[in-house]
Amino acid sequence: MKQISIIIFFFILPLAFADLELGFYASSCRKAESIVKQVVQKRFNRDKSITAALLRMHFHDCFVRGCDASLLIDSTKNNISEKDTGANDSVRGYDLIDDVKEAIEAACPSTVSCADIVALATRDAVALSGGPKYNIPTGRRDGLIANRDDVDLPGPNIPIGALSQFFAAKGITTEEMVTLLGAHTVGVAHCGFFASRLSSVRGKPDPTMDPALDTKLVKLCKSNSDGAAFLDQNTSFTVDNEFYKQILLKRGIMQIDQQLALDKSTSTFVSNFASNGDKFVKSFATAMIKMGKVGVLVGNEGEIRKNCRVFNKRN
Ligand code: HEM
Ligand SMILES: *[C@@H]1O[C@H](CO)[C@@H](O)[C@H](O)[C@H]1NC(C)=O
Ligand SMILES: *[C@@H]1O[C@H](CO)[C@@H](O)[C@H](O)[C@H]1NC(C)=O
Ligand SMILES: CC(=O)N[C@H]1CO[C@H](CO)[C@@H](O)[C@@H]1O
Repeated sequence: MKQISIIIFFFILPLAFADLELGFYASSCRKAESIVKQVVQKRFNRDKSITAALLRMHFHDCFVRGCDASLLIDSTKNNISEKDTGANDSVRGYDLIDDVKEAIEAACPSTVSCADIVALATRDAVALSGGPKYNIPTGRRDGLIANRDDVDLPGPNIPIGALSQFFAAKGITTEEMVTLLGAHTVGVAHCGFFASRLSSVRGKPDPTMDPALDTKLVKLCKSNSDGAAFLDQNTSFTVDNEFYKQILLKRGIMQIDQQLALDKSTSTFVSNFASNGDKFVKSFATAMIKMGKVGVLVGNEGEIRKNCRVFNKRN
């Protein structure tokens, strides 16, 4: 009897409740996490913007079908995939994921999922950019579907109430949403995503934007309509709480960012993070871990892709 319960506890339960776990590859691919870290470090040394690229990639992957690397699949003759759809068009960094996957396949073939590589690479890049260092559970599997019809990410002019609903549908609270939007402490937005806020387009100044910033952005977008502005105008490559300080100064670039500081349901969280950098950094790690669990495939679901851009061949 005792033996049976041991079997149930140690063998059957873990399969029935397969879940992500810390160090999932500790025995199957001992070097997995260090390989990811090395490749990310190497890229970061020559391109600090890789952190922004990965954060956005991880978000877009997790919020369409769950963190299953469906975003990485290339379109084919017959299927236009997620990455070639509207909102996803400007996600970048796929080549870095290819580099990591190649190095990992050489060490441990068909063992480490592309979905875990995206999550781990993002985690490492955040730490390199001055953000928190944190452990993330692994064991994600790669999805078997990548369909542009699944993409329904909101645009940057969505009202905060609707934004909260969008996150709530994934089990993420309004406070966690404000924390995750703190990822806009790095990276850029192209003029098309904030042009409607500029005095040159509206014909009058936007009272929620610092006039000096308006002048600067009008100039930028006039000279190059495909231009891009740093989302955090002060510490543009550092994962810190400066984003919240900037939006309190009306220096948010996109409407969604600026509204976080103004909407009653989010402004208190913004002030708290602006005045407490440690609180932000800790909350950011926790919120990223939670985002990385949205809709994951585990156990025998999905597959371990050999090439992150294509599904494995079936026969
Ligand atoms: C639904 C809420 C969100 C909206 C509407 C939104 C919208 C956008 C838009 C329009 C851009 C500019 C893209 C470009 O011009 O290339 C952008 C950039 C970015 N977003 Fe978000 N975002 C959201 C949430 C998030 C979350 C949750 C994260 C990460 C946790 C994130 C991370 C980033 C980063 C890092 C960039 C800069 C990308 C780069 O420099 O290549 N965003 N976002
Ligand atoms: C290809 O697209 C069709 C129609 O949009 C969809 O039903 C199918 O699941 C897609 N195939 C894959 C492998 O994602
Ligand atoms: C930029 O950030 C630094 C600290 O990171 C701060 O001391 C400074 O006041 C900020 N400058 C502006 C213009 O916001
Ligand atoms: C390059 C680019 O930004 N393309 C598209 C991104 O998504 C929005 C809306 O989803 C489109 O309007 C852009 O053209």
